[in-house]
Amino acid sequence: MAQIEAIVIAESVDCVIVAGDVFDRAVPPVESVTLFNETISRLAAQATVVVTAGNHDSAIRLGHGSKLLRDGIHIVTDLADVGQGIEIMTRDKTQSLVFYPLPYLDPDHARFALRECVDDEPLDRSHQAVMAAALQKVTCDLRRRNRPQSEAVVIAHAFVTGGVGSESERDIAVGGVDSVSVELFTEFAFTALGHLHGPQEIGGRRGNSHRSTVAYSGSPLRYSFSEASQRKGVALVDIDADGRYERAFVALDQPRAMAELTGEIKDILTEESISRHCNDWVRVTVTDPSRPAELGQRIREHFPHALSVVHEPAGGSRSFGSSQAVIDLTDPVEISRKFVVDVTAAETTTRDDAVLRAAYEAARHGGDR
Ligand SMILES: [Mn+2]
Repeated sequence: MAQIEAIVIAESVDCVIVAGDVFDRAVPPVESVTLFNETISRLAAQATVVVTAGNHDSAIRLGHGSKLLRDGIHIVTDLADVGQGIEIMTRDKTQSLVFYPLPYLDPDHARFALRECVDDEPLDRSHQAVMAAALQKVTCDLRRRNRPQSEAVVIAHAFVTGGVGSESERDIAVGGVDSVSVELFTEFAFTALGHLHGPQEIGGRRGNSHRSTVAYSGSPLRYSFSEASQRKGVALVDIDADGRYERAFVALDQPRAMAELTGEIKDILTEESISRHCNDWVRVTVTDPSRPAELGQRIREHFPHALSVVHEPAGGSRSFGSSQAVIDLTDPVEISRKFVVDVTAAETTTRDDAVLRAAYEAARHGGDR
């Protein structure tokens, strides 16, 4: 957040856009809410700040207090605000653009909320239909202001066709379709998109622009191992009075590198591998035939920032397979015995069997004692 504030100051940014998601759950932890509030007020000292709710955000929680905020902070979570433009002047007061923040449009809700009249049929149950209706409201507002679409910036939270996802975005498919076509956005000066974590522009050129005017900045941090190789940063967009447009990517330093280590434990715990990755966030997959003793502890001793340690024997031939059903008649002790065989790659001894039997019976009768 401090790096972003420094960029805003260094580049004399007029407007900071956060296109959702702000939080990764409907009820975020207090630390996250505090960080968000502090960051927004620091940024607002430098620039106008426009924030929209994503599909992970609870509109009510994110919007809480937005009416009390001071000028220069716009937190848009309510479908009733769709189509209400916010005119933002440059610092030198020579130029302005009209910003249209659209919160995440859940088709099941927006198809009723965004129809023209309450008596009308609801819109089609699709992202495409509700986004088109929202942009219709944007176009009407521009007409009232007598401004062309090329002087408007749209902020949307959606999966726009052509985007590449990762493991971190929650699926938003409705009726099997999760996307909106880029053609809806191509006439605007710029469309700032949220939802996908990888920075990317989506095809679609406008007029004399040689670059697409529809783009995801991506998330400022990596949220899963599938993002390990993504660049992380912010998009710096410059639009001049003639509608000429430039976009640059400004990288943000990440707290740690990320790595995936796969192999037998002796190959993972080598001096070279440890010295190279001991400060990284790592996902470790150990492939020894049997589960090494104290696996998690041994890995974390050398890789204190390991986020995931799993045992997946190479070949996996001893796995039970998904087709072997556990039925009522299966002896629970036999299931336990097979589990021990699976993770140790050795048959159980008579003593092991006795221990399992005693443990099971103690657990079963535990309630009676
Ligand atoms: Mn999202």
